[in-house]
Parts: sequence; structure tokens; C-alpha cells
Amino acid sequence: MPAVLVLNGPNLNLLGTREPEVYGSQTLADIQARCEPVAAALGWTLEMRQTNHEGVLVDWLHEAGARVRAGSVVGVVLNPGAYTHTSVAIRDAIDGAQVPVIEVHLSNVHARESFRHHSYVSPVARGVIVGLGARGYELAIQALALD
Ligand code: CA2
Repeated sequence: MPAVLVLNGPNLNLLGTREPEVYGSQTLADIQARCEPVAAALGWTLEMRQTNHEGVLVDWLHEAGARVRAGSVVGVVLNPGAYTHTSVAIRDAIDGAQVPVIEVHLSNVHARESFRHHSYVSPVARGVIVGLGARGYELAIQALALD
């Protein structure tokens, strides 16, 4: 059964511990539990990962690209965290690996500080979902099934 990779960047391991008014009260484990049946309904397994390190995200995107070409991964749901707004390396990894990516943000980044309004990732993402909380991850998985 092919997998969908759900990759999370820096500080998202803190979800559910602080700032619930911005990011909700669910932990990443809670989000994973919500997403697994959504992936299963599409015939996919789900691999949820989190890292605080930019290069690890780059490595995982390269891995995802190779696995997409091998047919064992359908695509990536990516919340790059603050690297969204800073990382040319992550942008280039998505472009170079030619991996389908749905970019997700729990919060509505456009309603927040101006430095969160620009994303290096969005131009190379297949789609972008912002501001819908944990539900955005579920919608992003379903988006990978669209033609
Ligand atoms: O809204 C999102 O999903 C973000 O990607 C979250 C990032 C932020 O830098 C982006 O601008 C938008 C930050 C994640 C930090 O998560 C925390 C969770 C609980 C407590 C502290 C941080």
C-alpha cells in the first residue's frame, strides 16, 4: 500500500503544550490519529514525522521524491513551520525532487505578522491550505488524491 508522508518542521513538536489560541490544542500525535483514517480511506498508509532541522527536511523531501518515482509514496503534506518564510533550501528540494507537496499551516499566516506572509514553498507546492487548524492536514491528504 503506498504511503503519504506528513512532514513537520521546527517547533511543531510543541503543539498542544502552548499557544492553543494560535495553533489549537491538539498534539501532533492527535493530528496523526485524525489523519490515519483519512489516508486509509484512500488506500494509503500514513508516515508522520517532525524535525527541528532544516537539512533533515531536505533529506526527507529527497527520499519522498525517490519513493514517488518507485511508486511507494503518493506525495507529501508539508508544514515547514518557520522555514516556510526563510528556506530556499526547502524550496529547491521540492523543486529538485519533483515531489507533489501540499503546504499546510495550522494558523492563517496572512492574518499574522507580515514576515509570515511570504512563503518560499508556495510557488513549488501543488496547493496550499492555511488557517483551518488540524482539519487542514486532513484536507491536504485528500488533495493529494485529486488529479
Ligand atoms: O501555522 C502554522 O502551521 C505555522 O507553520 C507554524 C509555525 C510558524 O512559524 C509559521 O509561521 C506558521 C510555528 C510552529 C510553532 O508551533 C508551536 C506550537 C506550540 C507552541 C509554540 C510553538
